[in-house]
Amino acid sequence: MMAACVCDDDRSRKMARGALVFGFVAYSLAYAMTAPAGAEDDAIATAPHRTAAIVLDGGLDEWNGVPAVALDSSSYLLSDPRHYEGNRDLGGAVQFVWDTTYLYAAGRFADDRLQAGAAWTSDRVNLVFDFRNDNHPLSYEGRAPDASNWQADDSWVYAHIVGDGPPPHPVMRLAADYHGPIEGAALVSRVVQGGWTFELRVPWSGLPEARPFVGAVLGLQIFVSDGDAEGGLTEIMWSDRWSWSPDAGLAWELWKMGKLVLTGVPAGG
Ligand SMILES: [Ca+2]
Ligand SMILES: [Ca+2]
Ligand SMILES: [Ca+2]
Repeated sequence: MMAACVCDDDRSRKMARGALVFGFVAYSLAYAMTAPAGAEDDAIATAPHRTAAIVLDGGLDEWNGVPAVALDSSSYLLSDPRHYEGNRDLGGAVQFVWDTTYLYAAGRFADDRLQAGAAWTSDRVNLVFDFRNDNHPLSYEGRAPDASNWQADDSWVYAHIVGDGPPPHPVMRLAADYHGPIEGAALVSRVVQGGWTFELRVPWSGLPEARPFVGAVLGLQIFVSDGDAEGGLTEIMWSDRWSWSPDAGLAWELWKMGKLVLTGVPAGG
């Protein structure tokens, strides 16, 4: 009996040691997977939960205290840097909140020349989503897949700051099987001293495979296009560095994204 008891104790100690080792390995792996390997891996934006209404008017009072993602002269200049003259040319920040019906975004940017209209050379905000957060280079045949080869959960959502016609302006979505306005989505902007603001909302129902819940992690890339009527478009990109060349334009490297985390933290009531 004694021997059996010693055996049991040994087995217990071994199991305890095994659990400790397993715990340490699991912790190490988890840390290795989440530890920053470089600034580009740190691109995580948060969207607090909002219960009070957002008034879509370009006024940003509701956005006080909401975390902001900076896009300015310290960010990656996606396109021809010869046309960029620093933060007064284009520099600012974008914020996000969400509720069960809408994803909202807002921004305030310095911009020395507002280029209105819905042309590709007009001022524009761009949000590229990987809603399942599952993109990987192996998912695609080409290095930069054209939209027809995108996954069903990948969407480019964009809107011109001052589009054609009166506000609210449409918010567009380009995906593998769709390019057009998002029903129920809208952007309203304001021209302010030295720049502009915008607020936009997009109903989750207009975003295929998007699932809003506390803790959801979406792949997200942000870039802002600055039309200045100076012969070129300057674009500032948030996370990672998608290739760009004057001839080929933008390479849609959809696996190089930051993350947008939907949190349960209340934002402004
Ligand atoms: Ca507002
Ligand atoms: Ca501009
Ligand atoms: Ca995807």
